[in-house]
Amino acid sequence: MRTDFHHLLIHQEEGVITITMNRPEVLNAFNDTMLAELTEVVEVAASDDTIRCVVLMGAGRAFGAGQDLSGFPALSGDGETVKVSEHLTKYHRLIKSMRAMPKPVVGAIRGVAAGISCNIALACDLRIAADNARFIQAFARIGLVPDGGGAYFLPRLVGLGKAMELCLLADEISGPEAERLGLVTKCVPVEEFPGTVAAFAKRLANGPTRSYGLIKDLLYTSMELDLQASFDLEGQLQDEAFTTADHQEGVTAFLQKRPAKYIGR
Ligand code: LHQ
Repeated sequence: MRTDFHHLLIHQEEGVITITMNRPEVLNAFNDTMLAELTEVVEVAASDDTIRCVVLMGAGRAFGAGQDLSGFPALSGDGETVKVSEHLTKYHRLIKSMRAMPKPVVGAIRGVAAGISCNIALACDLRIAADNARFIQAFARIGLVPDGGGAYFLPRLVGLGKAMELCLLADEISGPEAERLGLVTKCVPVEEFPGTVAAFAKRLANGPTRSYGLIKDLLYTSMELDLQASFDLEGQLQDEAFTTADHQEGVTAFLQKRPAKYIGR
């Protein structure tokens, strides 16, 4: 994994890769370079067996402020014709790679997560928030529709009624409110945030990684399946899980009344 990125900081330790979006002067708003770099790291991490958990966060006081509006020609009025849908396919690639990643992806949200940055946080498998987090479906504030999968993820996480409210009103949701809504796993005081995120990621990195990857596949795919098709998939994936060393270890550890030591295979 290379680490010489323009707008990302990369830290790898004990099975956890922490990716920090690093444009703090614009609250980590996305430009093309940061988006391409993030996609590259996510795709490399997917096939690197030494990485067993991915953490995505922002440098400075924010998670991210969405698309960099100053650098987007369609909005800066310079006359250049830009097909926004074509630009969005670059985000779609990133988000599909996050979902397909065969290991947990944790969004660590401190400060604002607005626009497409908010929806990239929602695309993570799990989220930890600091109590100063501000989730904003900012699109309607500037006359747009939610992109980056917001219309897909948000109703699935909080229900259609709340999702509609968040998108139409585009009001801020605080960290504690996000926890109440089930939008994040946990919200903690900002002073405790780094330690909580590190402990959470370490726990996941020490888990049965193959099983986690299969669980992601089963749950995400089952959202689109009927019951029989989900039964069929669970059988297929359980056949796979059943042959893993971590399943053997889990059962052996249970019978020996000791904590399991998973190797991720
Ligand atoms: C920014 C940004 C930003 C540039 C703060 N860009 N500089 C859209 C269009 C096309 C294609 C693809 O998809 C999308 C998807 C989207 O993401 S649309 C939504 C884009 N994001 C927004 O509309 C949010 C814009 N930002 C804000 O509303 C506020 O900055 C928030 C509520 C995020 C934070 O407010 P504050 O905490 O009061 O911070 P601030 O406004 O003072 O921002 C700090 C600096 O960051 C400031 O620069 P300055 O030079 O004055 O210090 C902002 O201009 C800059 N910044 N967001 N998206």
